[in-house]
Amino acid sequence: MSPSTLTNPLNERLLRSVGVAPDEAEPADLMQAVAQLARPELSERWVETQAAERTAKSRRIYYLSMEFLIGRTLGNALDALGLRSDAAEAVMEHAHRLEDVAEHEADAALGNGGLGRLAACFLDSMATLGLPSFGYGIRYEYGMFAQDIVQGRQVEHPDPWLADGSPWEFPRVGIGYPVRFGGWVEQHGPNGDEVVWRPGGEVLAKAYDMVIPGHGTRKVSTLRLWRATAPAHIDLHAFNSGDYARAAEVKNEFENVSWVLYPNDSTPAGRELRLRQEYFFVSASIQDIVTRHGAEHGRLDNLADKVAIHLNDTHPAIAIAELMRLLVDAHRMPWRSAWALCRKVFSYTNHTLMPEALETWPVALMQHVLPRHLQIIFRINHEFLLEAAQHRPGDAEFLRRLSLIDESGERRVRMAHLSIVGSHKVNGVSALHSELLVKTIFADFASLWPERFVNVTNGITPRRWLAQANPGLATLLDGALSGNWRLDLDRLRGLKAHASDAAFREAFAGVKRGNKARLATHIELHTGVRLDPSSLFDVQVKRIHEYKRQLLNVLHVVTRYQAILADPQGSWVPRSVVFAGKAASSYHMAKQIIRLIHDVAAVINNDVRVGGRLRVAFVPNYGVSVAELIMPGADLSEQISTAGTEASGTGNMKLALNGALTIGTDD
Ligand code: 26W
Repeated sequence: MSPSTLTNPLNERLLRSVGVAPDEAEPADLMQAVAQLARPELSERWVETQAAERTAKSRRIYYLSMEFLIGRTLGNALDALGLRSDAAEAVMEHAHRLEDVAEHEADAALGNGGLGRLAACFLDSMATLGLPSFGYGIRYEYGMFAQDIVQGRQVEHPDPWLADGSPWEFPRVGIGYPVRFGGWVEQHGPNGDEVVWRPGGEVLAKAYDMVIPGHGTRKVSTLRLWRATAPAHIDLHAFNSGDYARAAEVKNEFENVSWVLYPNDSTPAGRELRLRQEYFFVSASIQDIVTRHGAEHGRLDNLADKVAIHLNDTHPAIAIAELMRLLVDAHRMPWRSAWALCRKVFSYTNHTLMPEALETWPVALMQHVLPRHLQIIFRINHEFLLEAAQHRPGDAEFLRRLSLIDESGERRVRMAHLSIVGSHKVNGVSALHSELLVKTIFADFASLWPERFVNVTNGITPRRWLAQANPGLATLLDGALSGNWRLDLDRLRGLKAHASDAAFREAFAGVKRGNKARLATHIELHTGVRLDPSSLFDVQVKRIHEYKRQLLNVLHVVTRYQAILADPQGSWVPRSVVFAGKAASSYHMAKQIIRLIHDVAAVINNDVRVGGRLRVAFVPNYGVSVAELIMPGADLSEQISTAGTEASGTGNMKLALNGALTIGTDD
């Protein structure tokens, strides 16, 4: 076999970057070396893209999210660079398969579930479309916890994804911003309207960029993640006086802001650290955006023409107050001008109707952590309520419901209200969800500003979720379709012409069978449960929530089990029921449901009377990479959430795209 074009470059990377002799390279070394082949290419494209956008003074979209579920980058980077097959050949010369080598990359799991993965899919899409775009988030030292199952119960472990460094991040040593907290606010000047914030503490936000390759283009986007570091003046006095604990305590106090992703994905924690995390990355991002704009334009009054900032849920909503603070306090812009700009700059996606997931913060806590921002929020609210009062004179209830401050009981700041008032566009994530938004929780706002509420149905990237996850099907589609479905998914319509083609169907079934065998191997390796690839793979994979109704599914499994025992000779289609998903660490009922699934599986899988008619498996540690393995191997996609509760779902799209049939509720 002729050596691959990458044979020598790979060996050179092993020798000169990874530091191992080529003929002693282990899979982990090969992963690093292949990454070091892709990185320079991406870096060059990144520099090219940024230079072109700077020269063009492009309008940019900034996507602010507390969560980015990126997963692994190696396969995506190779695909974008068109290097996959050459890399596979070069790795094969070391007697390893590229997909095995790729498994040595830790998932970048900086998110809980759908909201975080959607952010990653959007970045892929914006890069591929060539939209000048930045993602802004937090470089959590520890991402989504790793799930272990011990005696049928979830056990959480920290996720040390950075332990061996990431080959995909570019530290931006020159880019850092002070982020201040606490303290108090002073009124100065003749009529006391010159405001000075006296902060009580400060951390330094340092930028680390992850490259987001575009597909079918040389464009590369940026995911800029912020890391909290202690300002230079760490408490050396304590250290020098031998009080190392105190010195370490000071350092930890500053740096724990970017340590751990918040594990709950259903209700805001309401804890101070979460608020500090939100403000930390928002302040660094807004400062970065305003600095970039100033450098390119030398003025701020055209900010809205060149900057669009999107809020992924309300977690970054404090950005509205932070932009106002920067414009009014730091750049001395008149309030009205700043507010006019602000509204044009921001847009906001709502991801859930559930009241308990709508973020609110105690006024007292906001006063303690962000006194100046609270003042700004009060002023925004005052002016907003004056405007709203014109709309329905005398209707005090209307104003009470609209207010940014919930006055009932403990006073709390309603972050969704701040997001709506501070944005020019608010979207839901499916037609049904967007309709329910304006009919229920945002009805009052929709009566004020009907044109502000729109729908933008969620999407997924076919690059990761089909081309990379399901190479067999990708090849089949390449042969059957004209055009490039990777960049224009509507090309899938061309499959209609093959629907009655026996050969095509046989090929399709063959790909599915291969994917199921691959999945069954993974399941047996990780759970000991052996599934028959020719049985029907009935799959429900998603975070464990009562509204997603894994409980209903497992009770249905029990029903089927009993029916089989009652009629063993019946014409049963052998079925393997596959579950996967993490429970939020504090969500007791979700953890009980995981335990019940394992108990039901133990009974059924060990009951000889069932024969091969029914099996149950729970795949541990569901995340992006495990999902890439499950989606292609599914026959049936269970989407049975209580109607009106699943805002959109995106796993449903990944399963359908890989040829699974969907069974589900009106959601
Ligand atoms: C801890 C604070 C918090 C609160 C809510 C974190 C995350 C959330 C999100 C609402 C959880 C989430 O991921 N929602 C899912 O978002 C997906 C992308 O829009 C939708 O497809 C899912 O239907 C929605 O449940």
